[in-house]
Amino acid sequence: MIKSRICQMLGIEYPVIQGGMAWVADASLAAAVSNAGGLGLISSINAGTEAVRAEIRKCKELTNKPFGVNIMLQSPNAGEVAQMIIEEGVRIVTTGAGSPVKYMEAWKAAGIKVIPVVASVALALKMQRAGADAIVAEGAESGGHVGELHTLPLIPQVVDAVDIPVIAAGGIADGRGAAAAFMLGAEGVQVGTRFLVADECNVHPTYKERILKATDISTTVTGKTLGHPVRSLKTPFSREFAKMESDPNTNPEEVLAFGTGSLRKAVQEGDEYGSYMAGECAGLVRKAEPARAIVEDLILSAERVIREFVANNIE
Ligand code: TUI
Repeated sequence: MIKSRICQMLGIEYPVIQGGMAWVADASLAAAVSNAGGLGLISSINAGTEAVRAEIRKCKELTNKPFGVNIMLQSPNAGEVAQMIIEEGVRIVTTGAGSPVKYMEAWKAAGIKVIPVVASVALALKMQRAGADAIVAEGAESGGHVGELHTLPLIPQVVDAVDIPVIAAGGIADGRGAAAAFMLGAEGVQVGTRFLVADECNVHPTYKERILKATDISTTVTGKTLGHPVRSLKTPFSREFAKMESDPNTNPEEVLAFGTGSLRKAVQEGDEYGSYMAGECAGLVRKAEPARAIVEDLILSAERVIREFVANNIE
């Protein structure tokens, strides 16, 4: 069985962490992943701080296993959620799209394990100095807000730079990707896109269908001109967004306004003018199944491909 420092640190059976997907990662998905032996996460991006609190309370009813909360640091209520998770006794937090340094002291004092998501060596080092317990290094293959570096070169460079455990993210959807991440020195994998089609994932059926139909070339990155690059499925929305942002006659505020609310529209309404955030690995996601089957497949298949490689290819 593949084990690492991450399992011991977080009290989980398998080093599989569910992505903190905005509007998607609710109590239902988080509890299912945690009950399967991975680490489920609840997103801070929901209908406000009290809605996130309600999801945390629901998750405690659905599982007695460890779970965490992901805080999107660019959201206006990030500070509120940062305080609320202390009140609710949350034990693990991951953060995205910024630096969580200003919350670190309060979280550490509350005994919370802090796992920032980073997209560069510099930020990984800064997070280690600030007291992070582990980090997620996320390559630009991932869905949603992306950095510039890709998983294959990013992970080993971060692993070499820090002493704390590194969890790999970006492009991992099956046991082969997980095995590769472990070979790069990661001690865990964070997976988002494949969990979008989990039975316990409450996204609109259209979202699931689009993921299941995706191919290798189905995603694109928009928002670079706004300083907020986002990877999502190619749709009428993404094409129009790309056209608007490349048009010198459209001002950035208009482009921004066009994108506002688009993720929620995709997740809850299956609207074609929604933003279907997904990673490049969407083309690898072929069937809907329980979260437990996904967690177990990721680890058991990783183990199998490593064993088979050693048995068949090393003399
Ligand atoms: O956070 C993510 N991915 C996300 S957040 C999100 S929410 C959203 N986005 C757009 C529209 C509506 C909702 C969707 N996807 N991933 C973690 C991540 N963080 N990847 C890269 C980073 C990152 C980038 C820059 C972290 C820190 C950073 O700079 C830190 C600094 O120095 O301020």
